[in-house]
Amino acid sequence: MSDDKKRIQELRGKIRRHNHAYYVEDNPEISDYEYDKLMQELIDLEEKHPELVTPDSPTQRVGGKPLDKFEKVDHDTPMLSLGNVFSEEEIRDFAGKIKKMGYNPKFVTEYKIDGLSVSLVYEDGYLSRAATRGDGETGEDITANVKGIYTLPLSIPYKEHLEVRGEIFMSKASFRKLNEQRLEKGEEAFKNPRNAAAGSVRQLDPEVVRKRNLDIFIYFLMDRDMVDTHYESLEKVKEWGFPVNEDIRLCGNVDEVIEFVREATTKRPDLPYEIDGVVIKVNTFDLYEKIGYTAKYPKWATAYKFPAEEVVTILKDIRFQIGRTGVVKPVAELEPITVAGTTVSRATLHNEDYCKKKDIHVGDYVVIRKAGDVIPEVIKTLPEKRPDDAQPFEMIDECPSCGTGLVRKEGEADYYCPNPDCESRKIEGLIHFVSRDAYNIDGLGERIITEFYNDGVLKRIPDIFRLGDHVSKLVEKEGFGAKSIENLLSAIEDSKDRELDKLIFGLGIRHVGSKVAKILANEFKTIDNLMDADKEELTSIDTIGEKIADSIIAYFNDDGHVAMIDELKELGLNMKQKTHIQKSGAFEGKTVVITGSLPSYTRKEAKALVEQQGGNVTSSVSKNTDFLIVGENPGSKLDKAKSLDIPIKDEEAFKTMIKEES
Ligand code: 1X8
Repeated sequence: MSDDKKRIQELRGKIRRHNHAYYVEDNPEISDYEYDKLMQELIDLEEKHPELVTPDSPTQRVGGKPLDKFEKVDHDTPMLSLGNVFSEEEIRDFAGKIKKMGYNPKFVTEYKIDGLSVSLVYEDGYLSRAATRGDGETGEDITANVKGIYTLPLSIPYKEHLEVRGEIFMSKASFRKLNEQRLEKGEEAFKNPRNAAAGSVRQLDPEVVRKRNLDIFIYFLMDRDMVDTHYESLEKVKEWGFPVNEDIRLCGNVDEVIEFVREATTKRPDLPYEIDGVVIKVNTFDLYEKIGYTAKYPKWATAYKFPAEEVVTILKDIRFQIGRTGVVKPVAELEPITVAGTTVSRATLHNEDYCKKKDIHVGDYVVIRKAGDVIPEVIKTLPEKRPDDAQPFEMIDECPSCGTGLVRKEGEADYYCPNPDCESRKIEGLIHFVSRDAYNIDGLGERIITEFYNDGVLKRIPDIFRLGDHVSKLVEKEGFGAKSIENLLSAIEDSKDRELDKLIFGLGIRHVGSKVAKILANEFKTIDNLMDADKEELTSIDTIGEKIADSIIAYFNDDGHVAMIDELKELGLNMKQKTHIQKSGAFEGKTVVITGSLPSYTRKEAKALVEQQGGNVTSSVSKNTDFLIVGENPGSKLDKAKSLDIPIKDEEAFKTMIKEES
């Protein structure tokens, strides 16, 4: 072996040891100066012998070139999120359901780290790809950034294809240090460690990321042939050199799970990183398929979330926000206050009935609740602290954007602006079109769309695909460099290839959420077929009832909409469903009872939606009922369900389950 080769290997060994001492043990053995000297010597030798560079050389962590954008990557297995439970009782329910299926497994309990999930693929023992979760199916390639996480091994002794998943996070200490530096430089502080970690991972310059000092814990081994249980899989990945959290426990029964949760609650403030709950997983891999999945979650794992934080602040004003369908929602403007790690200055007030029932006054002291990413909510007012000049909530009767009289349909809680030309509705419609579950165009956020709309370059959906004609106007905009325009235009160009269901959902047809859009795309295959469909054809599809069918027909009876579709065709958007989408079942194996009338669905439609997703609708509540779906004016079924402790879902919750938005 040449001297250089020997020296290279020696240097790599030394640098790896020093990396470990510095980043893992927090106990540096040499000065930065000495470390930099070793590193520079290695860089020089590798430059002299490029054939000797290996993917796991410490040099591969540094000096990554800034990217233009992140490439999209499809996950081999979807990255599911976890269902949530919020109390010890719900933990018992979770375990109880598994027991009811005839299993009595051990559980592994782990902290739920407040960071962002990542999928890591190793080929031939080397890290080959790191990807964000994205929408669960498709994430973004962040390999260059992840190489700057020093606790993550770039190579492992296992040489087959391997995927592990884990959470990237920033320690409380690194977060404090980063914010101090940012404030010194006059930059805005990050709100919490999770935002800091997520913001860092999304940096295009790997060198910036490296200096942010991110960390990672691995919590899933995806290739499950070599061991039988999750607990063993964690031991295995630890053996291979992956960082695994120390506080994991194999629990023999649900009481031990709850004991772990209580201990976690006590230890939480003293941990060096933020956690927002405890993840509970069935230990035996064999049971994963047997216990199964809902559309969104595994049923063999769940996340216990620590209780949402509640704080008191002043409700300064009430604004009315208009959605794309014209729905008008009252929103509380609050005296800003920190809750659950972020500053909150607005909270939802839902609708008129909610405000009246809670006796909301402008000027009131109100209790705010927020958990994680959930939209903050006003829970109640404190009338004993009400100032004399507080003004009771009053619903408006005209649209604050266009002045059209608002309407409230019988049996519905919301008011609508019926004017399809209302500017606020149009802007919301554009925001919806580019949103993640629709056309998913990066770089077109709410702020940009509103600005473009007001500038007149983006008034209707087809204008998105003509933004290239306005480059000279766009460059004049603040914070919009040539590079970001180029990225935006290329993201728009790429999006033209999206499947038909994304287009159908993006159009924002009332009662056509992403699930219904998928069903329609599967069924009709082209937009022309859908546009030609009559009511009979539409209602012959299981899930599609009168309300949805009427809404689709009304949408395509509008000449403006037809002209818009023609324009989109001309602009080169894909109008076909190329792949058949598997239907997935949020209600797989569930017995469901529906009571009362649902504002957005007829009984037949609701029943079909449940059945379409693997559920069974029965007429009476018993201890075998899994959910009660409750509409307006429910009958005695509600009382019975309450007495039997059966989970109750209102229309909102039902829509979330079927991922349906009207
Ligand atoms: C998310 C998380 C999981 C774990 C810890 N922290 C998280 N944020 C864990 O399993 N220990 S699992 C998970 C997911 O599946 N979405």
